Amino acid sequence: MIGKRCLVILFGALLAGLGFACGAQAQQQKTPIIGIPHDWQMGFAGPYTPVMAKLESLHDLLLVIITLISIFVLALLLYVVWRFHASRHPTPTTTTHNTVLEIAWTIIPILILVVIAIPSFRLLYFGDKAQDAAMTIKVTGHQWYWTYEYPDQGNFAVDSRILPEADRVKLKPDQPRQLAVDEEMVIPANAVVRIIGTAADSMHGWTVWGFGIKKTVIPGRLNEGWIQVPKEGIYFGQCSQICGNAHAYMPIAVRVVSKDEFDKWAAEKKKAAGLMPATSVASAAPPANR
Ligand SMILES: [Cu+2]
Repeated sequence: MIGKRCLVILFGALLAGLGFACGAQAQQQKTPIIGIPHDWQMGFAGPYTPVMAKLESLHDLLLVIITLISIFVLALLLYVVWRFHASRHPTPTTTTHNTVLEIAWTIIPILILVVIAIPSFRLLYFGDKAQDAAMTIKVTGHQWYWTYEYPDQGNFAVDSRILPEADRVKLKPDQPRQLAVDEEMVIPANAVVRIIGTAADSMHGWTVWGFGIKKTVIPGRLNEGWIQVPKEGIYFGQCSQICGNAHAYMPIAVRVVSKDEFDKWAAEKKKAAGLMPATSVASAAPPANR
């Protein structure tokens, strides 16, 4: 009887342990991935977006092409050094032209450039404009912080500043020093987000590693790009355009969350900004002058 009870208790403890382990795992899965460079990293960060995936494959193609060209040129040089050495070739040749050779060394490089240009232009146009964007975020670069406006989410804005150095002891594990900010850009996972960028003072560069986006933002102009990040997590970037003495201290942090979490966050920001929900704005609007 006692043995049976012991067995039941043991089984219960085992189940509880399993449940705890699963809970811990679920908790662990919720921990955001941090898109930051790591020690001994060899390749690019990511790819975290479709543009970056295509950018990486273009890079790989170019790496193959330039490696083959470099090996070919090196082999030619070594052959010339060996073949036309004074000991093997005492009387220099008087040849000045070779039509076949000249056509070949004009046509082949043109073909190589065309092979490079086709995927390059395709990628340029792919990353240029968002197709069927779910939302738009306007990025404004300031000396030395970023403002993110959400015009189609109630038109609220957040200012994103680096967390001060003095506070680094308080930084959480997902807040790397010199990269963590007080207000991240928050976007829903999988959504196509159109980024339009401008600057308020000098030029800045909105660049996030692994996103394949590097938008130079210029006062008086709007530059467009887009991102679509399937994986939830926090991703980091930095200003990539020298913009003054705190250029190194205006990092970029993008938090990718579920749609529900994003809606909750947007509602909070709207409330904090004193903005009414879209429906009451429409009903409360004064009649238009006719
Ligand atoms: Cu800068």
